Amino acid sequence: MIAVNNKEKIEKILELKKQKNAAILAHNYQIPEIQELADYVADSLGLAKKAQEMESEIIVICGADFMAETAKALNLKKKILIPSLEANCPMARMLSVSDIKRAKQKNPNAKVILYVNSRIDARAHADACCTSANAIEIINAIDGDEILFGPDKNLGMYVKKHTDKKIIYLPENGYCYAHKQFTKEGILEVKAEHPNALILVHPECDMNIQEMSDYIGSTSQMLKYAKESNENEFIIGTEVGLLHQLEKQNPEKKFYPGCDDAVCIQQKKINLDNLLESLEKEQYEVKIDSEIAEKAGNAIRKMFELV
Ligand code: CIZ
Repeated sequence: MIAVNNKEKIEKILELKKQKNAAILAHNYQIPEIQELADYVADSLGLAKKAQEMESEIIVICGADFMAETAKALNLKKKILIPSLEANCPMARMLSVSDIKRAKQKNPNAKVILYVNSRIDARAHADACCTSANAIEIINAIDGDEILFGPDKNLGMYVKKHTDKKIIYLPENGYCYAHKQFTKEGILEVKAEHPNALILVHPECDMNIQEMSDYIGSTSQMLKYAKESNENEFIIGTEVGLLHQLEKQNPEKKFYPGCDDAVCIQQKKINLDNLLESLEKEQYEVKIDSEIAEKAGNAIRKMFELV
């Protein structure tokens, strides 16, 4: 049931969206109200592709700041908005341009592959970007046997199991704090309550969590897996926001969070109020220095070329 004041906000948002020829793209970790209102809900790869295809003059990205920056780097002529400046990614801030330059000096032949969840100025120094949905393919496809990879070490270690290439982690121990919440004991407790449930986890989870799972994948891959599976119950090892799409797309199946605390606080900063304000005031517009936008855009486009 939609609360009355929410109903009014939603109506205003939809009206403004139409008036301004705007589109709303939301990440799988957004709160349900935002996911329900969006024109498109996906992982960061899906959002990046969609932003390129859309004709809308304004695109509001309800997701983390790096996703809005990706949309801007790929769509320099469009107005890209993010409703909250607090929707940033702490993991992205674990890797700086100087870290990359230092690592390149030590490993001059290595290719730099950065998870899109990194700062836009860092991505301007990458040979290619990747997401959790395509990291294995990108690393195997890029020309070069030594890879500087960052900032998520768990994703890097997951890829390492599927490649013969040498992976050097950048920084040494980058991580997503929401995915760090999962513990083996916690998941086993949920499993004890639901013994038939399959365990699906994200590659940003620690290796001991990956090792106890039935399936490892990005959010888009988990959605596909759950839909196609003959099983009916799943324990979910990623940010809790994904539960909304899983339940919506599979009303007959049951999904249990592997940990209730796996919450990306920053993504949850986006709500109906600041989305409405964002459309009203056309704030906060994503601006990127043109040289950085061009170089980071090349690394993102390279990802599309490679897979
Ligand atoms: O790439 C993304 O969108 C993130 C942050 C997670 C995922 O697996 O979709």
